[in-house]
Amino acid sequence: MTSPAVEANADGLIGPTHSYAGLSPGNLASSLNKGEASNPRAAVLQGLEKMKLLADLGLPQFVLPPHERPDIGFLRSLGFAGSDGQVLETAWKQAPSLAAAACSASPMWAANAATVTPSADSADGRLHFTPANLVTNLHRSLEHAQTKRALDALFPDPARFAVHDALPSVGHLADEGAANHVRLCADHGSAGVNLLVWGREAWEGWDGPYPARQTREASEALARRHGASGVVLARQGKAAIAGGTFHNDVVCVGALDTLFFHELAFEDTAATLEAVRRAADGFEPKFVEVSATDLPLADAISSYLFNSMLIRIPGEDRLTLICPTETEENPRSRAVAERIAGSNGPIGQVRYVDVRQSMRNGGGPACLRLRVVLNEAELAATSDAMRFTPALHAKLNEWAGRHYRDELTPRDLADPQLLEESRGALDELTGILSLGSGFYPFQRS
Ligand code: SUG
Repeated sequence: MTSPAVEANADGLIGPTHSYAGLSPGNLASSLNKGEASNPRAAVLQGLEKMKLLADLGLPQFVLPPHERPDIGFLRSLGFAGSDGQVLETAWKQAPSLAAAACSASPMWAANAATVTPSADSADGRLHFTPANLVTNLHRSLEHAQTKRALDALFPDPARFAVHDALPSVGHLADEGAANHVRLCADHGSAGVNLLVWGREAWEGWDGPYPARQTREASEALARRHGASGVVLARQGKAAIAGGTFHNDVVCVGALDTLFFHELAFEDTAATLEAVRRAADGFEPKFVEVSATDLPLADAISSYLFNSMLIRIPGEDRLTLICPTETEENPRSRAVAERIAGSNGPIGQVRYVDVRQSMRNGGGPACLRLRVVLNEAELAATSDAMRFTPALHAKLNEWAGRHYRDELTPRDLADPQLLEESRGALDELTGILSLGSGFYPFQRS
C-alpha cells in the first residue's frame, strides 16, 4: 500500500554528563579521546543547531530527551547503598568502571535507540519500533527501558505505533538498532527494501580484535517481530570491523533509491547488491561505492564521510549529504564528497555541520538521529510538545545555558553536585517536552 509519507528525524538531546570516558572498544574516537575534558553545553548546542538545519530544510524534526545520568538505580542494583550522593561517591571509589558506565550520556546517539519499520513495510500496517538492547557495551545496555518510555511519549497511539520491548539482553541477540539498518525505496510511502547488516552469528567463535555488535539472529528477530517485508540480510565486512567500523553506518548510508557505501562495508559486496536489486520492487537501486584506493578505510572512519545524513530536501530532485566538518577537513574525504556531488549521480549537494563534541566519541550527524518514515496520519499522531520548532529551540538553548557546564572531566562525574544539576535540568525538561510526571526514575522515588 502506498500513501504519501515523509522522513522525519528524532535526535537525541545531548545530556549534561556528556564526557569522554573511553567506554567503547573498537570505537577509535572513544578510545583516543579517553580522559579529555568535554564541553556539555557546546555539545547540546551543536546538536540543537543540527536539528535546526534539518527543520529549516523542511524535514519534520523531533527531540528525544536525555536519560537520567548518573544512573543511581543501576548502581544500587549492584549493591551500592546510602543516599544518592553516597552511592555515586562509593561507586567511583570502589568500582570506577561501573560508575563511569552509569554516567555516560550515550543515549544522545539516537541511531542506536531502535530499529524502525515503517507502516508501508509492516505486516499489520503499524509503524514498529524495537529499542536496541545495546548489550555489547555496559554503559549502552542501560538505555533501552528509558528509550522505550521516550518512544511511547513521542508515538503514543497504539493503533498506529507498536513500540516493542528490546530483544532479550544477551550476547546472542546483541542489537544496535537503526545504525545497522538501511531502508531503500522509490519514495518514502511505498514498500521498501530493508537491509539489515550484522557482524557475527550468535554461535560462531568470534576472533576479531574488536567486538561485532550485531548478531544475525538479532536482525532476523527484528524483521520477524515487525513483520517486515523486503528484507535483505548482509554480513558486515570483517576487515571493516577490525579497522574500527563498530556500526555499519560508519561506512554506509542509504536514502530513497540510493545506497552510498565504502568498498569494505560488506563481507560480500556483489551478493549484497544483487540481493538488494532482487528485493527492490518497482525501482532500480542506485549504488554509489567508494573504493579503498580513493578513500582508505582509516580516512573514512576518522572523517566520517559515510556517517552523514542523506536526505531529499523537499522540492529537490537530487539528494543532499550532510557531513560533519571533519569530512571537510580531511582532503581525501572532501575530494570524494565533492566529486560525488559534482557528478550527475543521485547525490547533488554536500553540506557540513559542526558536531565536534559528539564526533570525539565516534558519533557523527547520522548517529545523533533516528529516522522515522511517517505518513500524514502518523505525523499528526506524534507528540506536539516533542516537535522541534523555533520556539522549542529558543527554550532549549536558554535551558541548556542555565543548566549545563562548559567543562567536564571524567573526574567531575563523581561530583554529587553534578547529579543534582542534572536532575534539576531533566526535571525542568519534563515540563518543556510534556513528558508527564514520573518520566524519569528519580521523579518516581
Ligand atoms: O556506541 N560512543 C558510541 C557512539 C555511537 C555512534 N552511533 C552510531 N554509529 N550510530 C558507541 O560507541 C563512547 C562513550 C565514551 O567513551 O565515553 C560511546 O559510547
